[in-house]
Amino acid sequence: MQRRLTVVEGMALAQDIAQNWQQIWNFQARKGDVLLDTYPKSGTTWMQEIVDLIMNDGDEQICRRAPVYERIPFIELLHLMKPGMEEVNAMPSPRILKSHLPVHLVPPSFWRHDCKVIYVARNARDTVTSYYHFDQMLQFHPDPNPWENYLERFMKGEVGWGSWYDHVKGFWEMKEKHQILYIFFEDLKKTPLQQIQKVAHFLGKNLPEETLSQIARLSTFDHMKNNPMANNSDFPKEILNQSKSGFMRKGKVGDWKTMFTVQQNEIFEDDYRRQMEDSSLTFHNPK
Ligand code: PPS
Repeated sequence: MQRRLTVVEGMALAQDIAQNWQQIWNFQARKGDVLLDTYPKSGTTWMQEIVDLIMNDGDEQICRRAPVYERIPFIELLHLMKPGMEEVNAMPSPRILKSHLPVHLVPPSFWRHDCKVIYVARNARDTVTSYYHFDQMLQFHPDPNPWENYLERFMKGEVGWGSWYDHVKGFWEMKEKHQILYIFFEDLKKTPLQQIQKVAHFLGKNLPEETLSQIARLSTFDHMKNNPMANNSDFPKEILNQSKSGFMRKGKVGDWKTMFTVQQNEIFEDDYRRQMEDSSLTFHNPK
């Protein structure tokens, strides 16, 4: 792996992913596929587990059939790991697929087939905090140290998968035109049952109250952290080096306070207002 970013269609992307860009862009979605899209570190894995549990009526054993990254493949990484393109093509419909691509770079076949999209957004400060820790482990992204430089790069969109600001705003606008369910990480934390119900409804699953509660219980941070099929602990080491810390870090709202200085927070806030002023999207930013 090369710890380098390059620019693809105006977006910063790992060199190891960018080299396969044509195959990603030409990904053939099928009618009925569901795309789970997020900016990195926004609760993707959490939603992967929830969606798989919903699709399998809350059956814990079925959802332990394989690691979460195999049950819901990541379309940008199909050339780097298993499941690869061949396995994904052989998966029965409806497939649930994961991506971090911004709305304008989602492979056109998803829109052509009017696929449902579940989008999860997390407040910017916790996202960059989580991303900083993650990029120490991710072998195809540059070393994120020092933190102050990383924070600046994040504000400029010079981290993997580009600008958080454009990403969250892009899907927010697109939901007026396509079947996109927009969920907030902070809401999932606060009212998990309600959010799980929304996702189930969006997927056309009418589940009894006790199944929804069971799904909420099976997808808590602690439960997933202790579930080897949900905690990404077996993720290929050449891509994710978890020797010093694990994928399931803290799962909290407001952890940014452990990283931002008062001055960094002020600069971030000014820049945030400027970058978000053209959108009606608001976050309940934990202060
Ligand atoms: S990735 O690599 O982009 O797919 O990462 P992603 O899954 O989007 O985000 C990882 C962060 O989500 C936290 N997480 C959870 N929080 C609460 N509850 C549950 N069940 C849960 N599962 C994952 C994970 O710990 C990462 O956040 P941080 O703040 O780093 O702990």
